[in-house]
Amino acid sequence: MACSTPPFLSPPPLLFLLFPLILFSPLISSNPLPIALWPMPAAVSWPDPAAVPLSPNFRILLPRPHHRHLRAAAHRYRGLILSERHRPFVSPAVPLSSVPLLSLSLSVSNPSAPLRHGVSESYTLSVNSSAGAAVSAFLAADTVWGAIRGLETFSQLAWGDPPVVASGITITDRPLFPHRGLMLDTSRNYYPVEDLKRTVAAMAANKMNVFHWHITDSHSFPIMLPSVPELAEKGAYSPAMTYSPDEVRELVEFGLSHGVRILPEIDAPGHTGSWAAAHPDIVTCANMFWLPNGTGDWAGRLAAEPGTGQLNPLHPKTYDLHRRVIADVASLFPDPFLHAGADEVAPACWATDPSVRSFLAAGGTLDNLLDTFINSTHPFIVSLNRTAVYWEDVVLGPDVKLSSPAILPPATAILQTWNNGPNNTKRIVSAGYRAIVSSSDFYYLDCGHGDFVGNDSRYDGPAAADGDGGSWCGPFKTWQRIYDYDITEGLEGEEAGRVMGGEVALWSEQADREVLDGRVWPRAAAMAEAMWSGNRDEKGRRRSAEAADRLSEWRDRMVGRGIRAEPIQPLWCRKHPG
Ligand code: CP6
Repeated sequence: MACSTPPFLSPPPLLFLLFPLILFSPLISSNPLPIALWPMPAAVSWPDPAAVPLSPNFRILLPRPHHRHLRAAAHRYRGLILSERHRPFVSPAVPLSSVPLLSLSLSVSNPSAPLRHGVSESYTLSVNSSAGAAVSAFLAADTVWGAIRGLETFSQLAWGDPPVVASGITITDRPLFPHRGLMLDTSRNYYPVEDLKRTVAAMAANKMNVFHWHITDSHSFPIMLPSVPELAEKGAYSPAMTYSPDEVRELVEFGLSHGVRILPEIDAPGHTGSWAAAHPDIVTCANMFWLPNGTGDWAGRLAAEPGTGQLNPLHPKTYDLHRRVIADVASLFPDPFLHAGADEVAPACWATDPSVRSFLAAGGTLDNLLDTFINSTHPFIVSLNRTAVYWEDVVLGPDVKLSSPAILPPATAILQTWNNGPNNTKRIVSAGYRAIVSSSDFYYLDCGHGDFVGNDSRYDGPAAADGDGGSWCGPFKTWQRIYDYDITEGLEGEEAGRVMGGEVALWSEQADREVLDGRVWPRAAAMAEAMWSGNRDEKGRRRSAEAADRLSEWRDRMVGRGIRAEPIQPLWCRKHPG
């Protein structure tokens, strides 16, 4: 195994004759910058790399009037930069001047722009060279959110003990994709808010901007909603394993000061087994491990659960309850997007219900049942000024799907793809929908941990014969696989323009706070760079070889900031690059 160098770069013996040529060939170009930035900005100009000491009195000068979230971010970054002790593995060989950097001046041209999908995140950052008597740094952005991205980049220009800062450098930067997310499932296993915050902070460090919070599922209902407290009271794992409204507001505020939107998901009508603890009358197949319809189908087949549970679209109480849930969620989460789930509606689960069976006997279809559910719930979500995000299944199947996509207008619905990446992305955008890509073949961080059912005798039935115990999605997704995935592959023009971006996802059947950091980082950082500035160099060549050592360096910096990210290679590789 040749470190992180892809096989085509490891020279076959004959090529050793050409060694001097290869050495100077741009193909083996190592990091063009003496310091590691992550994600790599869109454009860096650093003609004469140099550094200046950071003054112990270093200040960040904010534009007036002060903006609450920018002020919080500036305060945080000042502390981070002044306490910076990151020692790069390969010490940057740049001349150090004695003139210290005293301040970073911020300017924001449109400070009232709210944090929303598509808001400008561009910025220009410069640290002048120390030719004169003083060194100053400037950060100009359209919005507060762009300024927060620029502060992060500035923090990455600092290293050493005592800290020094890169000088004579100008960076002009903006994201390639507006949606750069991480999905975390807090239903299968619970995560304390502290861990969610650490994750959001790590996302901001990677210039990611959407924390997609898959709050509820069949296993537990961990959010305390004021109008429907019984759902968490009965459906959470324990009273301690819940998120209070105050904790939610705290996380939303924390997200804002990091430029990260918190996008809540309440999954329905499938994946609602946990709702049955309080409302058994409206949930079909809850607590039915095996479905009694002779199909051999397993209610718990989706994710080792006591019965996946699906809201009964024929029961009027379903809508009363769902509305109260959605209204509470909309009042707790200000983001204009709300994720409404609608993945993996299992035909056999609905078919266990007598009212559903009569509906089917009278000529209705399971697709019609989904029509009924979405026809009632989608307009309500829209009435709360929300754009709804759904998993692709609602339109594409493969199981229960809308009988006509016209029920979900592309103006108010976004589809998140997770099966069969390139193909399904194409199907979504060619139907006029905007797409968020989280293909399980590339972006599922939980994959590769095997079959979590094991030898549990409760699962000892026909569906267990294939050893499929749930979220088995093939091998572990390496950072290179994530990095190299082109989410707009095969798309052009308008269709490519409907791809909003990507989300890596951590389903939590086999994850909790103890393993969170290592399972997410630095692989999520690989997607973050691909979404921010792409996975290719200026000449259009894949840059994962160059990225390897830079990502290792970035991983070390994240560890220094309290994120327990995994190493991606042995130190030996970094000592013997190429
Ligand atoms: N839970 C929910 C899951 C999954 C999905 N939705 C899932 C399915 C297949 C794999 C991994 C996760 N566990 N609610 C699919 C969107 Cl391989």
